[in-house]
Amino acid sequence: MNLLITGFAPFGRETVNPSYEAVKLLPDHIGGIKITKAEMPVSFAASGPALKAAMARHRPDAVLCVGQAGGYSKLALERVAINLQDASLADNDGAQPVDQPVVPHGPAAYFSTLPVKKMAAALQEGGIPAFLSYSAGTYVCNHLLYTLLHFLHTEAPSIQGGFIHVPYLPEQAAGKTPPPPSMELSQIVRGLELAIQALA
Ligand code: PCA
Repeated sequence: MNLLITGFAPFGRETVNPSYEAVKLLPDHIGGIKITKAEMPVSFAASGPALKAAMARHRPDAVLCVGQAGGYSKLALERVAINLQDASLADNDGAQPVDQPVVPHGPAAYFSTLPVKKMAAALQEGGIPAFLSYSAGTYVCNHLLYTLLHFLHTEAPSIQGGFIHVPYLPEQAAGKTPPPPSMELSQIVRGLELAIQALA
């Protein structure tokens, strides 16, 4: 099995994004799964094309996108993407869509096609705090998950796709008052490894 795993670039006031920091530290193989990694831009316009280009290059059997969810204390296994872009912050290209669909006339939502319950159970058994999430928000992460699931549904139904949100790193939380929850990078990496093992 070939897995494409992506993380995002830093955005907002942050200088790191724990998602790509963790993705970078993953090994190239986990069990029988070959891992390829790519960094996605925090851009409504550019993230979908970047993901499709990485998929065309690496021809994965499954795609797992990872993003930062500031304020979360656990890894969030996203179950749903909704057809809505409603940004409270401009993206890294300065775009801030409000009340716009991801895909005009597309379905209201898509479900992740990864085995999210099995993945959540694997994380909990491995001692990494995780939960099933029913909203990936309305910013670039939800946009990318919706774009991925729409593409898989319409053009590549044999490929599985999904998304995990991860907390801030302790160094990100330390600069904020009061400090929000955070998770050590090594724990985030371990959580991703356990989630990937559950795919095999
Ligand atoms: N988190 C943002 C976009 C990029 C990222 O890492 C989000 O949750 O939409």
